[in-house]
Amino acid sequence: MAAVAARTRAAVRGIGRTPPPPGPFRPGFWRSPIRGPWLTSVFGLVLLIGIPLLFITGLLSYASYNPGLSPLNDETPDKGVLGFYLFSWPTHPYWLYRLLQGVHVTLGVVLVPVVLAKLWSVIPKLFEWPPVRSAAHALERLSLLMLVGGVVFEFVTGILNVQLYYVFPGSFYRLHFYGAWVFIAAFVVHVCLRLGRMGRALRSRGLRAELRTGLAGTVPEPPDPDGLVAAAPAPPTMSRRGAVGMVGAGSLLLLVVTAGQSVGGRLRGTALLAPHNRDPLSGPNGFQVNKTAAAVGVTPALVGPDWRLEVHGSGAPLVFTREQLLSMPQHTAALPIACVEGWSTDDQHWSGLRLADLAALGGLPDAGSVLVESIQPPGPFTRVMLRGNQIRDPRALLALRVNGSALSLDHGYPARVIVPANPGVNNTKWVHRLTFRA
Ligand SMILES: Nc1nc2c(c(=O)[nH]1)N[C@H]1C(S)=C(S)[C@@H](COP(=O)(O)O)O[C@H]1N2
Ligand SMILES: [Mo]
Repeated sequence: MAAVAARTRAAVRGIGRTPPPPGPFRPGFWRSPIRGPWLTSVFGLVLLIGIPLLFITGLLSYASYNPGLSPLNDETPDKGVLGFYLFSWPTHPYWLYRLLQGVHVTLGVVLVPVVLAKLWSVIPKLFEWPPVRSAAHALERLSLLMLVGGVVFEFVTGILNVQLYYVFPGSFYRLHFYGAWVFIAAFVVHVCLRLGRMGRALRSRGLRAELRTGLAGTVPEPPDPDGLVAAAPAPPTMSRRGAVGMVGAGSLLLLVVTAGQSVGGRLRGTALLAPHNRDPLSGPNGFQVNKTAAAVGVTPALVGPDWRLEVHGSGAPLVFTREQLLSMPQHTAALPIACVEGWSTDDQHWSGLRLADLAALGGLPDAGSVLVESIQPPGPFTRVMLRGNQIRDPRALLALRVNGSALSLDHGYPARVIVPANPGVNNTKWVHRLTFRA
């Protein structure tokens, strides 16, 4: 053991004595005169607020699936203690999930320029020479690798998913969820190590003064122990004000071309970068569709006159035709569809049967859960478990109609579930069986 350690130390010393190879490892290679602790800290401060917000909205978003209720709802079944915070997802306020997921996705997109700028500002650190000086230094570099790898991984997987590139090996949710925990661990370590330095760097130059300084007044910061400031700076081609402004403008532009998909209404058309940026049809069913019936193999024959709704509860199963369901007392609720991918619709006016009434018909008025099954051929999103509080909310419906007309085939005809504050994916379409459990 001791011999190995001694040999490693000797090898490290050996590398330390060799001059850096040509290229980015040489001190004179990085020449931007505005790179330095102040600029890094400005971007760092934005991320210090933004990243925890992304993390918290992400964790809440996962909780909204009610993964603790049933393995059916659970996209990360091996999470173990990482699910410590899970709780029963509420149905109030009804727009909770719409807001939460809109913030998560929009904020993620808007922070991209800040993340890139932050990485640019510390890039000389990636090329330190010697690469490893000591065990502590190796540990620090490993944590930075987790930090940079983590941030890139989370942003890339998230953006691929909201852009509907489903190229993941396995489930996106698993990758994004576990990635988030690895990243946040490295983030917390990094913040603990650098917070003091960040505060000092921010105090070293006034923001107001910096925003008044143009190109002519732009001089490098004094040399810093981290080696961010260039050893041989080039003449400035951009002021710090310009750099901060460029990143801010980039974020603002991304906000403008993304947010419309979550805000909806007339703003939807401004979401140039979002896949759900125009309303597909006009008329009562003219709002966003996630998967069309054709795309998932729901044929008109499956939902034709032979379609029946089965309600299972305490006694023998009940079976209803759509006409029978329509002849029962109908209730209405104005609720949005809000997808995990960040897009959502304005409130739509659904009408149909209360889940609570169906539970009572099945002999279980106090049902603790209901298994909702679609007639869609087996695949993702065909089954979900909902909780007692979701059944009992008077706005939770098995909807038969929307905005005054029958549901269209793409929106789940003959019947679909719609529950306040429920993630879109749990509002199952083409329902044919409800199984209430005590
Ligand atoms: N049976 C079934 N239900 C489903 C889906 C599906 O693929 N199959 N997609 C879900 C998802 S991910 C969303 S966002 C909503 C979208 O509903 P909409 O297409 O009516 O807007 O339906 C949900 N219900
Ligand atoms: Mo969705």
